[in-house]
Order: sequence, then structure tokens, then C-alpha cells
Amino acid sequence: MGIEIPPDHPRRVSLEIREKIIEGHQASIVATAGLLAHGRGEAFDYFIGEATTELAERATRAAVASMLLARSPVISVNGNVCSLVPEDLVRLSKLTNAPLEINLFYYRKEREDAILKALQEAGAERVLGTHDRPSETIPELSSNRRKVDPDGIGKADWVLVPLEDGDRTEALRKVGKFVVTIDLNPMSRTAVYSNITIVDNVVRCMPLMVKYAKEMRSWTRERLEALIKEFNNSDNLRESIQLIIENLKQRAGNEYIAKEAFN
Ligand code: PTJ
Repeated sequence: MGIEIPPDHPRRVSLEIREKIIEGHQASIVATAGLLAHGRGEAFDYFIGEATTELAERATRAAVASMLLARSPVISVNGNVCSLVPEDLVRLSKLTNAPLEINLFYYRKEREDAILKALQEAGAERVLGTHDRPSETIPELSSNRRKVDPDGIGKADWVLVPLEDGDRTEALRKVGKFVVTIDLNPMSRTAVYSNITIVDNVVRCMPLMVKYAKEMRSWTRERLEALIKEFNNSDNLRESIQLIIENLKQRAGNEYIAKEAFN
């Protein structure tokens, strides 16, 4: 780790996560824009209370249920998620038979190699989406992300796109894929266009997905379907924004400010 973070530092967890992203950037895993993306995520995490909310838990359960029911699920990997939770990506992939596919917005061969290495070090045996593999194109997508692996996103009916910019989700939906995203910003295009949006930090959400995948693997189809049926993403996003408003209102209260400032 770059700097020693005192164990009693009030912002220790957040600083440790930052260090992972900085190290990932130094190792070419994270794009320079990934540092900015992380900062935006940090701000939204502050607003939701830096903890997994009941709403996020519910969305996570529905997401895992849909993943277990999918014919051909796939986990899309970018620089930020690889630097933050490589082991959990591999664990979830193995538990659900969903391959990992590297799919980058800011593509550089050097980054692809660094991400592949990090995933392999975390235990991945097979990684899709690398330059030596065949590729096909997602129509209506002009960014570099249009290039996908025919054995991964190409043939998938279900795609996990953890934290990313909003151009791809719409395109994936248009070609009939079920999209699950993890995004701290409930107002992002990705959040709005996904089938299921988990408004949580990937560092908390990915281990939770692993936990639920272990637990729910033995469930019947009917039980999994029931979980998805009772989930509504528009309500989920509305309630997530409401939760942020309530948190801010509470913080704006006189009592809170007085306590924080003078105790
Ligand atoms: O590795 P690449 O080249 O594929 O590039 C990846 C980034 C993330 C740089 C690229 O997709 C991008 O520019 O994304 P955006 O448009 O900045 O969107 C990132 C979204 O993720 C924002 O809505 C952030 O609030 C959210 N976010 C950031 N960090 C986290 C997060 N959501 C969950 N957990 C986080 N740790």
C-alpha cells in the first residue's frame, strides 16, 4: 500500500479503498478517468450512508435470482471493478458459471494485459474479451465497448455491468439482454436503463452477491422467480433517491450540525 493509514483514522475504510484504486491506476488496471469515476462514487456513497441499505439488499437478492435463472450469464469487467474486488469477481463467476469478460471503455492493450493478469492472480482460469479472442459487434454502440466476445456478452442473455458509463446498457437492452448493474448513483443512465440496479458500492455488493449465490443456488425455480416478480426497478430507484433526500434532511437538521461541530 502506498501510504500507511492509521487504524483509528475516522475515514480509514474509504482511504483504504482509494489506495486500491490508486494502486490499480499505477498498475495500468484503472483508467485515469477511473479515478474521477471513483470520486463521483464516493460522493454518492456518502449520501447513502456508506452502508448497504435494505433497498440494495433487496435488489441484490433479485439480481442473484435472475443470474441463477439465466441461460448464459456473463460478468463484464472494467478497470475499477478489477482493482477493487478481483477475488469476488472470480468467486461469483465460479459459483454461477458466468464467465468473466474484459470490456473496456478506455481500451489500451497494456490495460487489458494488466487486468487479465490481476484476474488470473485472483484465481480466474478462463477470461474472455481479450485481443487474441474472436470478437463480434453490438449494434447501436459506437464506443470501444461495442466489441464483445461471442462466447461471452455476444451469446449472453444476462449481463452484469458493475459501475460504468451509460452508453452500453441501452444498447444491450435493445439487443434483448437482461442487464444488472451496481451503481452508487441512482440517477445515472446505466442505473435508469438497467433491469435491476443495485445502488451500493461494489466493495460491499460483490461479496454480498457471492454470499447470496451460495445460499440461493439450491432454491427452486419458482422461489427464484418469485423474488424477481416482486422487484420493481423504477420503485427501487425512486426509493433510493428518497433515501438520499432523507439522509440529507437529517444532516441538515440543527441538532445534527450542533452535535458534529461542538462535541
Ligand atoms: O475501465 P474502463 O476503461 O472500462 O473505464 C471504466 C470507467 C468507470 C472509468 C468508465 O466506465 C466511466 O467513465 O464511468 P462513469 O461514467 O464515470 O460512471 C461510473 C459510475 O459508477 C458513476 O455513476 C459512479 O457514481 C459509479 N461508481 C463509482 N465508483 C463506484 C460506483 N458505483 C459502485 N461502486 C463504486 N465503487
